[in-house]
Amino acid sequence: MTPDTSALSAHLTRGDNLVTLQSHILAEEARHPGATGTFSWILSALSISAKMIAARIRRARLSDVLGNVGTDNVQGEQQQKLDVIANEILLRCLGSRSGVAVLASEENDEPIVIQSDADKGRPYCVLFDPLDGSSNLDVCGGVGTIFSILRHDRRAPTAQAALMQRGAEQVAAGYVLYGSSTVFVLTTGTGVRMFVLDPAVGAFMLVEDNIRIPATSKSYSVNEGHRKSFPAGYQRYLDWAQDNGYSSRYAGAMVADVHRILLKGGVFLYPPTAKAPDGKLRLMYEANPMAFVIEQAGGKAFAGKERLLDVAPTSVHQRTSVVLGSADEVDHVLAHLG
Ligand code: P6P
Repeated sequence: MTPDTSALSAHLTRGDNLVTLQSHILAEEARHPGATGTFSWILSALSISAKMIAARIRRARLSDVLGNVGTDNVQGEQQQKLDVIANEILLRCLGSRSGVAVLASEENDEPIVIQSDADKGRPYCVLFDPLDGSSNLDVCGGVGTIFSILRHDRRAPTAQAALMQRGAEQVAAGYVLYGSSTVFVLTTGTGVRMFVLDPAVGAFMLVEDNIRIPATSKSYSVNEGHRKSFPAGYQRYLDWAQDNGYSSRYAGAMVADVHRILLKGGVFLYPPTAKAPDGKLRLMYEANPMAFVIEQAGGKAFAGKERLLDVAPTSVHQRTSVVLGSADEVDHVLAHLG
C-alpha cells in the first residue's frame, strides 16, 4: 500500500519548510546568543500541556469527565471537571521547568511560588486560564487555554507583588483553541504565529508566520443579553453598528471569539454590566495576553478609554472591561464612548 503523502506534498509544493512549534522555539533561542534555554523550556511545557489537555477534551464524554466538580473557583464560578484536570496538567508541566519562579492560575486563589526568591535562576512568571469557556464543553463548543509570561522581579516582596506588572511588560503571550482543530497562537513580541496540531504525528505545525488582523470588518462580538445594563456609550455603539449593517457573532468563549476576529477582523466587547460593574474578564490572564496578541497583529485593545496593556494591575484576579480587535472597529466603539 503506497503511503498517503498528499498532506506532505501539499506543504512541499507550496514551497514551505516543515516547521514545528518545537523547532521554532529552538530557532528563536538560537537567535539570542545570551539565551540559557529556560524560556524555551517554558514554551515547550505549554506545548506539551496543550497536547495533553486536547487529548482529554477530545475524549471527555467517553471518559466521563464532563460536567462540574461541585466546587467553585476563586471567581465563585462552578469548576468543570476539565477545569481542574487542565489546571493540574499546566501546574505539573510548568512546575518542573527551571525557568519558572511563580505560577498564577484562574483556578488557584493564591499565586504558587515554585522556587524561593533566594534562587537566582528563576527569571519568569507564568499566568494562565487553564480552560477558558469551559461551560462550552458539554455542548462541544470551542474552549481554550490562555497564557501570559512575565519576567520575575526577585526584588518583589511577595509572589503577588512580582506579578503586578502592566500587560506591556509581557515577554510572551498566546492561547490554545480546542476547536475543530487544536490551534496554538503565540507572540513573543515579534509578530503573531499560528501552529496547528497534527494529531497523526503529535506536533504543532507552523501554518501562519505573521498574522495581520484585517483593519476593518463589519462584525462585532458581544453578549447582547447583557445589553440593557451596558453603559450608554456601548449601547450607542450597538445602535450605530446595527444601523450600519454589522453582523454579530458570539461563541461565549473569549478564545474562540478572539481567534475568529484575529483571522477575519471585527471587534470583541465585554463592557461593564450590572452583574460585573468592572467587567467580567480577568486582566492578568485573559485580557492582557489577548491584547498583546491583537496589538502584535496590528489591532487595538482597550479597557474603556485606556489602552489595556497600560492598565496598572492591583490584584492577580482583578477584572476588566474589554474592547479589542481591528483597529478601525475599535475606533468606532471608542468614538461612541464619549
Ligand atoms: P458571558 C467564559 O466564561 C468567559 O470567561 C470568556 O471566555 C467569555 O468571553 C465570557 O466569559 C462569556 O461571558 O457573560 O457572555 O457568558
